[in-house]
Amino acid sequence: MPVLEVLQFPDPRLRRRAEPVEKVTDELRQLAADMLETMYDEPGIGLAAPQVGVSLRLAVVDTHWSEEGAERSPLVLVNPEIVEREGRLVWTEGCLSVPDFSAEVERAERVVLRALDLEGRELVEEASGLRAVCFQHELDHLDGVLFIDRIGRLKRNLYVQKRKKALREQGSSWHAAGERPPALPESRL
Ligand code: K1U
Ligand code: ZN
Repeated sequence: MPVLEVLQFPDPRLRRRAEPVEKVTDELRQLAADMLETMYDEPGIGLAAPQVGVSLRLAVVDTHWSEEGAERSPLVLVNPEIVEREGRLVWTEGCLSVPDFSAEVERAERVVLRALDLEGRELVEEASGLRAVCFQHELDHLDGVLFIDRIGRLKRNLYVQKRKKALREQGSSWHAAGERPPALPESRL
């Protein structure tokens, strides 16, 4: 199973709203398997299809596998939606698409998520703490939102300048389209 390339900020493909999955096919199952392989390889605790250049509402999550003695427990989410949110918490997040940066983000403390699995069956997951944060982070990717869009403007601008400098030093180009976050829906601010 191939490990996929993870797109990095400011790639404009990270800023698109992903399309719903119409049908669970073998091709989609293969993509989910490749995304899991990529997530474990990076390593990460989640990965959304837009991060590997596929504009579909598909994400994979395994929030426990890196703990000592824990087994892999992968979860594949097709067309996930958060149907309940409760409480607030602040978590220090990182992102496989936002290199060399982490910051505190305010999120709902507990969520209920509804999605389809790879058999096309409905899945309902209740989560709190890190798992709830991870669900919210991955669903943001499906809407073209990055965690740096949810931090203070000063911190965000400092990161953008640092990233621009790093890309200049690497000889890579800067995509202005990736710098502008999409508007956050009012209920999700
Ligand atoms: O979507 C992504 O970019 C993956 C991201 C998910 C995430 C991290 C932290 C809070 C919310 C969501 C990551 O997995 S970053 C790497 C990471 O957190 C980690 C990696 C190895 C072991 C434990 C955590
Ligand atoms: Zn991310």
